[in-house]
Amino acid sequence: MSTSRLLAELDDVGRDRRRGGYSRHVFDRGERELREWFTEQAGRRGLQVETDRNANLWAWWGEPGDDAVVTGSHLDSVPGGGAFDGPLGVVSALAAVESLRDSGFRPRRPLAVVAFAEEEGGRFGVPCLGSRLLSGGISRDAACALRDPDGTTFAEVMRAAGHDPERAGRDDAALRRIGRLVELHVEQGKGLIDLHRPVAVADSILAHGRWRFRFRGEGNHAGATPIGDRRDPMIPAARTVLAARREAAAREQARATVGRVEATPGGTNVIASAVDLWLDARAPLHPAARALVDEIARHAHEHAHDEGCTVEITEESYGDTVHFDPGLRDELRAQLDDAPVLPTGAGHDAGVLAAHAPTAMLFVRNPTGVSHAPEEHAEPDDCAAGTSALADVLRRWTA
Ligand code: HGY
Ligand code: MN
Ligand code: MN
Ligand code: MN
Repeated sequence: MSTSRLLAELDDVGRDRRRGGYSRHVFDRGERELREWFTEQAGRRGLQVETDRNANLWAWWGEPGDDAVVTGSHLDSVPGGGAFDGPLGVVSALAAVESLRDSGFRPRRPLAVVAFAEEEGGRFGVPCLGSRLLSGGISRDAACALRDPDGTTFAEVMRAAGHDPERAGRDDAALRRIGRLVELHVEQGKGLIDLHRPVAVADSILAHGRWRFRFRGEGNHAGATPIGDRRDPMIPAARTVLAARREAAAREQARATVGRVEATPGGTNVIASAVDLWLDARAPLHPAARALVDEIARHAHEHAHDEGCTVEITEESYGDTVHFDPGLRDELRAQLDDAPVLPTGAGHDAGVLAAHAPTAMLFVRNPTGVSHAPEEHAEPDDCAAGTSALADVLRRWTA
């Protein structure tokens, strides 16, 4: 089956349409549907599915074993996201296995297709939660205490989804199984459009993190309270959003985004008592990312003070700059007809696992250049080119 047709089959599975676009979160509403879909599709291709202690899905070609070749991505999405970010990597891996099987190829090394859990951090706020737990990047206790916007803890949700949260955390047996890993992903940018190529090899990932800024002031009446008598936390919050944009714009390749703001209690005729905003900040190198966030935090404290408010800043996640394995990168580039090498501003499970095994990424052209929105796209021919490139890599790595 073609990659784009298999992607179309996945389209409605586990999809929460309330926010438009693709809102799929593992452990949430569609989790069981996604798990069943993946298990069925993997079974049709002769793969045996296991769920590891951190709810990541592993589909094995042959016996599971150490030093395996691993490929895949994630099935969850951001709220209102696109159809390709994550699913294209899982579907392409299944399609690549199908084409290798149909050609009579049999791997001489264990090969696994993986779907990592909660890569977007769309529910619990920590990106790559499944691969971070697996690799020890976040402890079981820290993860189990994470709460979703409704206040439900990760531990409660794991239990409700049939997993034992007490077993979550670093999984050395699973880490030993990752000999090398390649993740295929829709490009989240315009690099391949400008290069007129369907497939690229990844070079590096920006250092990036997420911080919650909680501004506190004095809740009061919107009509009865004169402007001069207010301690309105929305004011320093708004000024901090502007400072974030200004500070990022002043720094080479830096990024600062506030896409989520929550006012408490959230009444139209009520001056908020507190305002939470979440900052997503990124930069090519770790010191620059830290300096960017420190400067934004300095402005936040200044603006809070000016309005007689306070601000409490909590780091929710952070990942240092990732450089993919240069050997694999150059090997893939040579294998794929001198494919271009591109950096990426987006984080990936392959980036988290790069600290534990040689990892690489392939990007497939996205003619819109847009991601984390319904406009995200990849043409069927480019999806086919990505799958064929991936199959070629898997064949060479397991021959
Ligand atoms: O946010 C990211 O960089 C990725 O899409 N999880
Ligand atoms: Mn994403
Ligand atoms: Mn992704
Ligand atoms: Mn400044």
